[in-house]
Amino acid sequence: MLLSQYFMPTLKETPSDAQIASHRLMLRAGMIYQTSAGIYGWLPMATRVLENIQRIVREEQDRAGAQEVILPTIQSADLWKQSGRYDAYGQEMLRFKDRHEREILYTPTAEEAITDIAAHHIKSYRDLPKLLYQIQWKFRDEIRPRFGVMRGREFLMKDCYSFDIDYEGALRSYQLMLEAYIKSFIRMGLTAIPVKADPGAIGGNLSQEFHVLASTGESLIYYDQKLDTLLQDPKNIDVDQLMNIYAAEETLHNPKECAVPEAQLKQARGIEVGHIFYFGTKYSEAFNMKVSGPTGNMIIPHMGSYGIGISRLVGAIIEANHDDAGIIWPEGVAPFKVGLISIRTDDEATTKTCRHLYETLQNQGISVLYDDREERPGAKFATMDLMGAPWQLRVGPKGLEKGLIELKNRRTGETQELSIDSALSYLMQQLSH
Ligand code: P5A
Repeated sequence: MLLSQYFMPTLKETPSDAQIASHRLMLRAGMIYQTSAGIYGWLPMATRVLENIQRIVREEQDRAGAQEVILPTIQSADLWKQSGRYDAYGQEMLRFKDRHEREILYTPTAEEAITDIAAHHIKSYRDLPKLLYQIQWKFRDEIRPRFGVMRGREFLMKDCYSFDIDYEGALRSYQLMLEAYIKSFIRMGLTAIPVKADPGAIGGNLSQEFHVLASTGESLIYYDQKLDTLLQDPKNIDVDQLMNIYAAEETLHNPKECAVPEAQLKQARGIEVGHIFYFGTKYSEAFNMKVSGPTGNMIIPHMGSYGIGISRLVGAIIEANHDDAGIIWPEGVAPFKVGLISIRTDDEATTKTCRHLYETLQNQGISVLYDDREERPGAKFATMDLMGAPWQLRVGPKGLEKGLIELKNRRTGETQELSIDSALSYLMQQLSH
């Protein structure tokens, strides 16, 4: 992508109404535009990040055996009356009427919609287990939408629902999701601690939230510091071990019952990016879902639901990955892997080298944002640091006289002077995984 043509309306001034770094940086880097309180338009760079997050989540949901569906955003009140949540949900639910005066609503979550479908079509224990998920916009009329996309009213969620014949099966599905979540978050460059949580409006008795550590997080969490190391390697996730390590949200933390020695107990603030629930037969019963068992007996399936805040993650990732100059995208979600800067657009050798680098990297499937604008170098460096590509290539006449270009690692700030070919092969090797 050529920056001269890219729609990235950066701001010079720091927006004064944004309270946390991720919100400020998303506005400054021209990623989002607020149309009403808690409702945003997603501009090209933010859209690329959302796509990258979704790709990782889809791959890990599919790997866990979940199948993707798309459920309606507009749902009838009748569906929600069947579970009793039409009245229980309160003012967070956006309700309206169609032209026939029928009560409808914008989906805040989809336990009802999926259970209704499952109840109609799943009739035998042989059809279970089933894990069904979607990535769909939700609406919750939050009293205090704030921190930009972190707590929006309209937001993108991945929601998955599991159906099993009994508790043991449901626990297996729950653990499959737990594992998929931890792998997904590691691939996004995040450490997300699974903590015991309050099931709240969804109901049920087994529930964990995933918290990305950040000083601006809204919740206080307590956890065994062993988790810091156990959550690093996506290939070695021991779910049984993870289920038994202490981690709890503030309201559920009881110092008297917590067996973790004080020196090993960490206290930190976290941003909730995911939440998983086992809630037994609450919804299957409400929708009269029954499957025939092996001896002709009738079974009410056990269910769970599993959410990831896809749009919130964009903010959470920035909150955990930035410095004074701007965003530092982890490679897995970066909108562009490489930022290419032409230091002198009026120099023929510079332009020729930039085009060569741009085309070669793109042919290798590596996304590049090429700053080909006629701007002073200082402004270009600042823009590239702000938008946060993990790698920067800087090309100018002085270096080229010696056959060299500069490669900068955005996270460490380290720069090295390399020949064009070694810079290319170095990047391809770094970005090949
Ligand atoms: C689980 C999937 C549920 O809704 N039903 C389907 C269950 N859980 S939840 O905890 O209420 O939401 C799941 C995740 O969605 C994100 N989230 C939000 N993101 C941005 N703005 C909001 N207002 C918002 N509300 C919830 C969170 O990441 C949460 O973990």
